[in-house]
Amino acid sequence: MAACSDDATPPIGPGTTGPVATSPVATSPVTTTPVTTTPVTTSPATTIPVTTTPVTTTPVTTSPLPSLQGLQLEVVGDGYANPVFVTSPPGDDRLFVVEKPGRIRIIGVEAPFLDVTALTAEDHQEQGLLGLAFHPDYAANGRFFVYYTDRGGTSTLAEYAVSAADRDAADPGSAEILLTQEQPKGNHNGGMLAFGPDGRLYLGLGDGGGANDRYGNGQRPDTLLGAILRLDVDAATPYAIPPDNPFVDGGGAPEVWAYGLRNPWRFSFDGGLLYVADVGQAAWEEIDVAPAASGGLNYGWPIMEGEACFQEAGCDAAGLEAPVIVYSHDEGCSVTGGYVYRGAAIPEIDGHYFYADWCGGWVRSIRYQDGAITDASDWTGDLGSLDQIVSFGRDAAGELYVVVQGGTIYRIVPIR
Ligand SMILES: [Ca+2]
Repeated sequence: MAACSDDATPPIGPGTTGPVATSPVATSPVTTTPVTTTPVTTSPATTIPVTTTPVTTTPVTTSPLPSLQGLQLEVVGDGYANPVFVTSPPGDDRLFVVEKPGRIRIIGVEAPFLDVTALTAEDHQEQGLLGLAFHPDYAANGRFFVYYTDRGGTSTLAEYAVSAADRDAADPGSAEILLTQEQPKGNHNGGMLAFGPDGRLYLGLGDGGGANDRYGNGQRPDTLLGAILRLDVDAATPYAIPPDNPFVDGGGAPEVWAYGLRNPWRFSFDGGLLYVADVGQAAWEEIDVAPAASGGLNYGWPIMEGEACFQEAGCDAAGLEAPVIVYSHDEGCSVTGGYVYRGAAIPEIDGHYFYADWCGGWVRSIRYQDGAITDASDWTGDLGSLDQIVSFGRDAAGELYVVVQGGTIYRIVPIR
């Protein structure tokens, strides 16, 4: 997704057909196969007979789950147009897919939840609708936030509300633009939007694009570019600056929470930690883990790329936040940050942070505890090699999803 040059060829997605709700693969012999409710546009709508497998009673054992044999991917949706994210509102069992051309779709629902294709453009493959976050109190207030590049390429953070009449549709008339930031080039737009454990809204923005941080934004906390922003969307309209943001008293833009980032395409929170996957230029990809409550951290770009001096040899790394994972472009080209697994289906991987690479095709995980990495795993043997893993997603129950830009949404499920 967050490719390194301005010349990258836009990926070709299916784009022309509507999303298809795909029946999950039954992993238990007592499960009744769910019936697809959304008609498939390319074939006659048919009713699939429900075949019920006789229930067999299994003896009660002391272990609640059979032993884990491995992980696999279960298709939960297919045929999406350049999907770049999937998420759920808190406590909600629906899955919302973000399509880069400008639509948000609920898996299993025919009509789009929101369509902002008229507001955005994809002149560059890194442009479009890139982020979505539901307010922590979405069930009560129906507020959600989107991040897109507008038709002029300008980064735009906007708020919408769900329709009063239809929970599966947004109210396009509710749109309110909270923040805009001009982008000198089409790439490095960041794109992650997420609420932290503190209830603040975080937005990642890239360094403005081009290459080599040519506009000099990485080490400038007084610009919103090359940074993660932190906003209070409850205390004021359009937003308030949290009083504990690091630059409220000067030294930087008041919205800036962290800086020194090249293109923080995806980041996530887990408990008191913030995991940031910052896309590298030509040599190194990196993942940073820092206390979520630590404001003003400098992640080093472009002084460093990963653990390597970038602008000049023998650089001074003092004061820079060092990555906890780096890998070279021998293994990939653009890191796709994911999530720490906290779901119920696979307790064996509780606490494992999953990540991938857009061209490497692999999914890996680590556990990060007390500053150390344990349990580093490569899941290619289980999950196979996938084209263009553009994002992960997490549902309200904490289960993890893999988004492939060609159009497929997968859930990570156990083999038992
Ligand atoms: Ca860095």
